[in-house]
This record gives sequence, C-alpha cells and structure tokens, in this order.
Amino acid sequence: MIGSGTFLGVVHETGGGIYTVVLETGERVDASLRGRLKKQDRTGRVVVIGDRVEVLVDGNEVTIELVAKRQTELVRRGRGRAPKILAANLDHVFVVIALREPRGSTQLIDRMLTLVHASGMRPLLIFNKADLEGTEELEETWLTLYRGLGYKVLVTSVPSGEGVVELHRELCSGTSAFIGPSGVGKSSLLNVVDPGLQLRVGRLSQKTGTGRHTTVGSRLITLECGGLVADTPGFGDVGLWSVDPEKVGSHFPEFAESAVSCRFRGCTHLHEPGCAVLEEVGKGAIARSRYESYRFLRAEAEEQAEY
Ligand SMILES: Nc1nc2c(ncn2[C@@H]2O[C@H](COP(=O)(O)OP(=O)(O)O)[C@@H](O)[C@H]2O)c(=O)[nH]1
Ligand SMILES: [Mg+2]
Ligand SMILES: [Zn+2]
Repeated sequence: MIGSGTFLGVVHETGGGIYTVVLETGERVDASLRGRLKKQDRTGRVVVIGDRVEVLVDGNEVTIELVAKRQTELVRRGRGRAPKILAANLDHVFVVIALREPRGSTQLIDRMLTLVHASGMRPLLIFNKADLEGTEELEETWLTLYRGLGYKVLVTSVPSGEGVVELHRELCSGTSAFIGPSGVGKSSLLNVVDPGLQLRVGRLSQKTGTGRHTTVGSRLITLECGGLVADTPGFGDVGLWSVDPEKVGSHFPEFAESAVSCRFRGCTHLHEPGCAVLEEVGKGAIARSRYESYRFLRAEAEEQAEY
C-alpha cells in the first residue's frame, strides 16, 4: 500500500461507483468520488475513463478529489437521452467498418465520422475483413473517396495480417478508442495486435457481455507496447445522435470550401438557389454519397432537435 498523500493519476476503469486509477507512481488504486463530485455525478459525466484526476490517499480510504479539464470527450448521443461521455482525453478514434459480413455503407461511415468530428476529434478509418472474397471493388471505391477527403485509412484483415503492423504502430502511442458496429472485428483486431489480451470475439459473446440487463463498466486496456485502448460498451452503438442541425454541414470538411460561395448566408445546401455545394455535387466534385449522407443526417438531427 502506498503512503498517505495526494497523487495524480488517470482513470482506467469505472463501474458500480468504483474508479480504478493508475497513479503516476504506477500503482493501481480503487477510489470513490469525494462527496462534492458524487453529487454532480448522477449523469455519469463527472468522471470517465481517461480522466486525469487528483487522488487523496488517507490510510485505506482513497478518494478522487479533483478532475482535470478534459482535452477531448467522446460523446454518444441518443434519441431523447442525455448525451453520454464515453471517454476523455483520447488521442485517436478509429472508426471500424467491415467490407463484408456485415457490409458497411457510406452512410454508416459518414455517421460515425460526424459523431467523432462533433466530439472535436479527427477520426482514422479502418476497413476490416479485406480477406473476404468480393471486397476489392468496395475497398477501392472507399479508399479513393475517404483518402481523397484527407482521412487516414487502414485496410486490415485479421486472418491475413494485412494492415496490422500499421495499426499496431498507431495504437502504441497515447489513448485510442474503436467505434463501429458489432461484428466488424474490433475485438479481433485488438487481439491480433496484442495476443495477450484474449478479448472475447463474436457477436454472441458480445451480446451477453453488454446486454441490457448486465452492468458492465468501461475500462482502458493497457497494451504490451504501452498504448491504452478504451473498451466501453456503447462504442458500437452510434445509431442515433443529436448534433445541432445547422452544424451538420461543418462536419463534412469538403463542403467548407464551396459553402462560402453559396448565395445565401446560412444556406442549408438542401434547396437554395445559388448553392455552391449543390453545384459541386452536380459537377461530381463532391461525392454524391457524401451529399446523401449529409441530407440524411441533417434530417435526423432536425428530428432530434424537436425532442
Ligand atoms: N474473415 C474475417 N473475419 C473477421 C475479421 N475480423 C473479425 N472477424 C470475425 O468477425 C466476427 C466478429 O468479430 P469481433 O472481433 O467480435 O467483432 P466486434 O463486435 O467488432 O468486436 C468474428 O467471428 C471474427 O472472427 C477479418 O479480418 N476477416
Ligand atoms: Mg467486440
Ligand atoms: Zn449551399
């Protein structure tokens, strides 16, 4: 046991009112929240994994006294629900999508990219299951589209090992999180990067692990190479979110350049005459799939805003 005193640390695990903090000294301690913080914590937003905290150790009693201002927050938003902060101070967010089984769509990719952008971070894309037959064409199309937009993209495969060295390199610095639908291979990719992890793989086990009636906390997994990866139920579920409808367009980086030339200020790029974004879509300079995602997500955001 460490001596009494005040220590700085990072929250690695939460759940059931207990917060596991890894201190600067390297020790792991289980802490509770100081009363004042506890009162604010009803929404589960005061202390999340990745938070930098000050911990007071007083004999056997360990309490989190202070939470440092966050650099970033990954937020999941849901219909009619308060936004939930999934992790703080992430350095990388990987949006994982499968080329097949289950086959992703540009709308799903754009939805997750928007979610990450709205959290103020720059996502990396992973197209997984590149080993499966008949995925070459889709891989090519998506690579061209998303690399063209300036995103860093990795094509990966668990059985063939494609892209794994690059992924490993990205994961070994700082704190990362994977988001993406269930079954795309998030756990499998982590297992291949660090075989010691032995995370459960497969849809079924995932369901029982994160089912509605089981309370599962969130944690940061420490990779052998030193990187940290967030493992949180709910990263797969980005079905609904609420972003200010007016801001949806700002999360589509390629709209920005032409949007300044729209005839009307506050142009929604939906129907206005003299809309430069629509013009670029017509010319093929902005991908139609991206524009369609924009329309869809904006409509969804409008609907959400009514709640
Ligand atoms: N063919 C193929 N199957 C994969 C790949 N990655 C994962 N899988 C399979 O896809 C299923 C779901 O994987 P899992 O890692 O649990 O996905 P998660 O829900 O995103 O964590 C499992 O049956 C894996 O064996 C891959 O690159 N190629
Ligand atoms: Mg999984
Ligand atoms: Zn416009």
